[in-house]
Amino acid sequence: MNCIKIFLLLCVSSCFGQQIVISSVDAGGATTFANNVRLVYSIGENTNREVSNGFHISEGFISARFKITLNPIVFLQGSLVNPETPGLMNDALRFNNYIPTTSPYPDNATVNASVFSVTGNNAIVDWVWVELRQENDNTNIIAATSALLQRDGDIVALDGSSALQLNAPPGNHYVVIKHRNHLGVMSSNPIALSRNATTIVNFTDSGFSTFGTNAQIQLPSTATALWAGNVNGDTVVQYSGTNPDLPNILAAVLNDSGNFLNFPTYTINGYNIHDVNMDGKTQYTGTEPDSPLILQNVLTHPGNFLNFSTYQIQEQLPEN
Ligand SMILES: [Ca+2]
Ligand SMILES: [Ca+2]
Ligand SMILES: [Ca+2]
Repeated sequence: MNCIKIFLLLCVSSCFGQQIVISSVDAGGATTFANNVRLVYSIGENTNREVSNGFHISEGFISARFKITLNPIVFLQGSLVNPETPGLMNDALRFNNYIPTTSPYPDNATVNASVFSVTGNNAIVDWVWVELRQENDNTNIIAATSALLQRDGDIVALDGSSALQLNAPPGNHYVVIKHRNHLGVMSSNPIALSRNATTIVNFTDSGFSTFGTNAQIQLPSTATALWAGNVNGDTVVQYSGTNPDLPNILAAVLNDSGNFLNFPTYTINGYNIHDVNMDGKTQYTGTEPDSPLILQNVLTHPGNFLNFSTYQIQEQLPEN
């Protein structure tokens, strides 16, 4: 008899396709926050072993997401050359519609072009890269993201105005800021970060302690800024010597497809890593050249006691 029953069952299954026995399927799915932990569970899971203890927890697809909120503040030295408004970075790249809507950094984050229509103090200067590093191992990156830099130094989320959030557990983390043609910088100490409070991490304050020695340039205004001039993708700003940045600017200018007559005074317009002073123009020599700022930085660096033009300004990050 059992064999007949199984045979009939197979017939029914094959005739009518797959059958699903429905027993207590939760059609919901929700998210909840408690103690800075975000719990997410999906819809459609079987709920017959759910428990509830502050969180709603089921045996379905659950992910716990941690977030922290922070407001880093940083200046780029290049954007402060000949400022249109004292104390604010220039936003020539934004003004000329040169900033790409896709980030130049590894996550290839994208923004709506409308974020570049904001003017004034909160106008966008450029993309930056923000990392959080582990409290007991400052070479270990636990979270990183592209973010946007405003003229007043605020680093904000991809909508151009909201506080920056990173996927990391609340706690003490080192904060690192990097920029495509400036030297990166890190807090000298882990900083307490949480989800609900927006922690200000002000790298422009000369009293703020950074990792290493002379990690930033001290400006006449007493504010501090990231060193400009690292156009060749390494971790050093150098005018002349073993791995200088200057020849890359010359090569970019000479090799530009629009420079038919190979003038060293040719200007490349647009978003370009060789544009040291961030004015939207890349020029080696001529009326608005980018190379003098590199020489100036090298010669005036506090560590260059003998004023060598071959001095190397090393990025002060612990992986060096
Ligand atoms: Ca702002
Ligand atoms: Ca370099
Ligand atoms: Ca320039």
